[in-house]
Amino acid sequence: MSLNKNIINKFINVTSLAAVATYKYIGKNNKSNADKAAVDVMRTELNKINFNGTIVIGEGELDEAPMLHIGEKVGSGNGLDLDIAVDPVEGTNFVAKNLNGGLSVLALAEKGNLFNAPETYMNKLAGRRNLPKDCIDLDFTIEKNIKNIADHSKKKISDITVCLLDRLRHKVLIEKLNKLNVKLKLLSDGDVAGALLVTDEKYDVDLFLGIGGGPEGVLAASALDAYNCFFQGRFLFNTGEDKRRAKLMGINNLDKKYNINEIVKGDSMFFATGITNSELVRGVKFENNIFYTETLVTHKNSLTNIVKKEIPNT
Ligand code: VTB
Repeated sequence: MSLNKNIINKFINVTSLAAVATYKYIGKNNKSNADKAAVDVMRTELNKINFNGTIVIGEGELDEAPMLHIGEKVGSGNGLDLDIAVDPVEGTNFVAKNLNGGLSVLALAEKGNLFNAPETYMNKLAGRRNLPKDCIDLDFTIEKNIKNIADHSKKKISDITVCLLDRLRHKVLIEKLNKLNVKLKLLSDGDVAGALLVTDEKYDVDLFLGIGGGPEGVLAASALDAYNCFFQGRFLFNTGEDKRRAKLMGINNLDKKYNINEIVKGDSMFFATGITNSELVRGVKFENNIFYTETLVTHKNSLTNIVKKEIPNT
């Protein structure tokens, strides 16, 4: 079944207004104020929409997040049953420090169709549209993945760009990539946006990979699915507590590699409004008492689009 595209405008409002609420905290060096402003508005706006929603990815569990916690019901309670994944401020560092890359993000699918990701890391692999089967795989060596991408795209390995978070945990991986002589694009944060750079040649990223947040992996997967891009993820459970929570969430095989259609089933929608500027969308602008926003919207069954909005300051 597909989602009715008439609901798109309502959800664009949610991330746009969350981004606008965060505007006054840009560059104020306070990540939690920025996050709280976005969370409050997202929740208020979600509750204005006529649907029966459940947060499957949010700000954590009830004990650690008073609002938009996993399992929380949102919406009017009537109408479509939807699962909602949110990252009210993806890249709180970017917003607090007034750097490019801050986004307000939401994904939705029909109930049961969005993976209920635990708050743990995920090893990810994302590639361009319509890659042939077995071109890349999380279980291949990095050398094999790069060679296959180079062969497929008819490029020299030295012209292949690989994007990943700049983290100590990637030291060995980065050394291997340096040895292969690929071009790196190292992100200080923000791997939802990083993964989405494979969606269009204009971003010049051939492959996105490495370890980032699991919930962010599910959000990225919903957009990548709409573009017909490749995505695989494998959760990493480092502590006993992580493993216990995973079991509680119904994950029995802790080493399972998830393909994109096991993470996002059927139709889905994804919304990412710029808080600060980025390669994907412009950040919030405020002029003559009007907020201008840009939202990247993907709907698997209808469109991918940048939607601009003007929101008067009230
Ligand atoms: C990851 C990444 C996010 O924060 O969760 C990262 O997926 C935190 O990772 O996109 P570390 O624990 O290594 O700092 C982001 O970069 C931004 O929320």
